[in-house]
Amino acid sequence: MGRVAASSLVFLLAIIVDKGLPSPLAGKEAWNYVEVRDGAHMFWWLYYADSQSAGYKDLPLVMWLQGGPGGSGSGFGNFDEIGPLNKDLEPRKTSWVQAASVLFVDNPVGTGFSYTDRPDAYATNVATVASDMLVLLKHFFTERAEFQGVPFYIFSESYGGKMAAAISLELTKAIAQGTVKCNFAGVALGDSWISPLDSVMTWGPYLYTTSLLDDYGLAEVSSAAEAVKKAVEQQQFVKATELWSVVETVVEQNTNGVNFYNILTQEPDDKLASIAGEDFISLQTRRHIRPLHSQSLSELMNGPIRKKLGIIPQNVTWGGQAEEVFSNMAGDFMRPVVDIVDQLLTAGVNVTVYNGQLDLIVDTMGQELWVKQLKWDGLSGFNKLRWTALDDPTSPGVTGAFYKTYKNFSFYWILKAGHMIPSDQGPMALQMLKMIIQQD
Ligand SMILES: *[C@@H]1O[C@H](CO)[C@@H](O)[C@H](O)[C@H]1NC(C)=O
Ligand SMILES: *[C@@H]1O[C@H](CO)[C@@H](O)[C@H](O)[C@H]1NC(C)=O
Ligand SMILES: CC(=O)N[C@H]1CO[C@H](CO)[C@@H](O)[C@@H]1O
Repeated sequence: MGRVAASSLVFLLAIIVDKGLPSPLAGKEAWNYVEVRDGAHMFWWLYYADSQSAGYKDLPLVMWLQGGPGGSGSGFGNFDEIGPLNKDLEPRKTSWVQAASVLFVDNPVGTGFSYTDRPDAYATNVATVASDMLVLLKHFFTERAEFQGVPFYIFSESYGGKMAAAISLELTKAIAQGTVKCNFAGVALGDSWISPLDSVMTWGPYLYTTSLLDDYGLAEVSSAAEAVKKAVEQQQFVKATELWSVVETVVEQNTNGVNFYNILTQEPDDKLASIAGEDFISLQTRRHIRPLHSQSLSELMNGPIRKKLGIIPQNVTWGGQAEEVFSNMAGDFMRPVVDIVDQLLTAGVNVTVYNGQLDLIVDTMGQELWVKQLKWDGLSGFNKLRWTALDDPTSPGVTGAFYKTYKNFSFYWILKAGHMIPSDQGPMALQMLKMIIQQD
């Protein structure tokens, strides 16, 4: 075969191979694994910023961390929330890639396309989660030195916020010691599990004021929550996680199955149905990991996406180790990290908290409570300020959010959004992103 014919064959093949996945194109994204500990392989996926007004080196880099623990940023965050394509592989109008390069990392190890070779290689606490991520970030910024000077932000959702806080503190130390070279500019904690007890203790009052509990229900939810409080006070954290699961059952029974991620919706019946003999770990992964692993997303990730990526080991399934990730972290789940947020503020890190009005699992009332516990010396100044209303970018004149900034701390109250803010209020979330990373 002549040269010309061969190259046009290659061209033709490229078109055929590309057909299922129209974009993104080569040079606009990258991905790889880093072995962060022996037998612990962490997957990352980077999309370079795609803006008409600036090159990617002139725009910030945002790392996105999903919750669970066990939920996948490369899957859920990417295709359901902020990535360039949605689950139907159509362009997303509110993609964060138009304002920043976006780095999805499947963590803790075992999440998404990340995997462990051995059952003892899972993380069991946020300290390990943070040290694993530091190995990954060190690799990333060494291999891709062009990002060392680019402002780097960590954004997160749910349990991802707890991890983000711990990672931010370790990263700050590593930068000071010169072991990681990057321009860390701030952390944003979205609907984050910073103070689990404050969340659980406010479920009753929040549901009561939104007509989702009657007096009997309020009493039952409050009494179940008190049991969690007792376990946390006695530092019995596995027991606290177990009792947290009980409160959720009491909430479900009294609310006719309110959706923990958005109180204006209901859980599907099949999700509520209890399975005889089911232990609390499998119940909780069913409640909190499965929503991040819908059938359509699993089919996409384990089908065309794994084929496109080309580096996923044959025996690794996207989401295949999610339950183990969660169960290994069960002793950590109910531990608060409010003190870590304090340390970040003391270290001069910019911290943003943002929360969806309709989120139950991490309701805004609970966030307000732990913020008021901060020892940060700016707190009284923050408390004295009034909030500012922000228009919904798609409906001028209609309020989409409120926010307040004082020194290194900001709080965004996002209206008409539940736990997954970018899914519920994409344009508002994008505007908030731009304000936080100063690309407005
Ligand atoms: C995949 O197979 C390799 C080689 O047999 C094994 O060492 C590893 O534990 C397996 N990994 C997973 C996630 O099953
Ligand atoms: C924190 O945010 C302020 C603006 O609110 C900015 O001037 C400052 O540079 C940021 N700090 C860091 C470390 O990026
Ligand atoms: C903008 C601002 O107030 N930044 C502050 C962040 O925190 C450090 C450490 O407390 C202060 O020195 C900065 O002035």
